[in-house]
Amino acid sequence: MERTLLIVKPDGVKRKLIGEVIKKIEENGFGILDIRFIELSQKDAEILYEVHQGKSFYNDLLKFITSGPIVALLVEREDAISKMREVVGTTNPAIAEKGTIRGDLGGNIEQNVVHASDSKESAAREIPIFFSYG
Ligand code: 3AN
Repeated sequence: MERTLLIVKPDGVKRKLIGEVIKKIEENGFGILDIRFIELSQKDAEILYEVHQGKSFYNDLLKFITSGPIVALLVEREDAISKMREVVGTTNPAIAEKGTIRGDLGGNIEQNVVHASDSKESAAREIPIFFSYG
């Protein structure tokens, strides 16, 4: 079994999509190990988006992820990291496939409902921001 991190971002919380997101991940065989409803500090947001430092959208990204409460979920299943990326869909909801979270729940390239760890390295960096076990 592998673990990964899924975040319902501030737009998803505001749009009352927490239940829809959880339904999709449960339907796809993920077990929920832990869940937190929190506001992310600036420092933790910088750790979360470390790989995007220097990109044109970096500052907007930090501003957005710290703009309201988020829901962090620690989940597990076989091949959790790659499977979750499939369930989430591609970054831009306008072109995300139907059936995926972003394809079905919409938004735009910045406000795209969820974040999911994209590699083992990202999961190892991101999970401890929210949960005290990996
Ligand atoms: P994903 O969330 O699918 O892993 P990444 O890692 O490429 O996508 O980007 C992280 C976040 O940065 C995205 N969820 C999105 O909110 C934002 N982002 C990515 N590309 C752009 C862009 N071209 N313009 C604005 N925001 C972007």
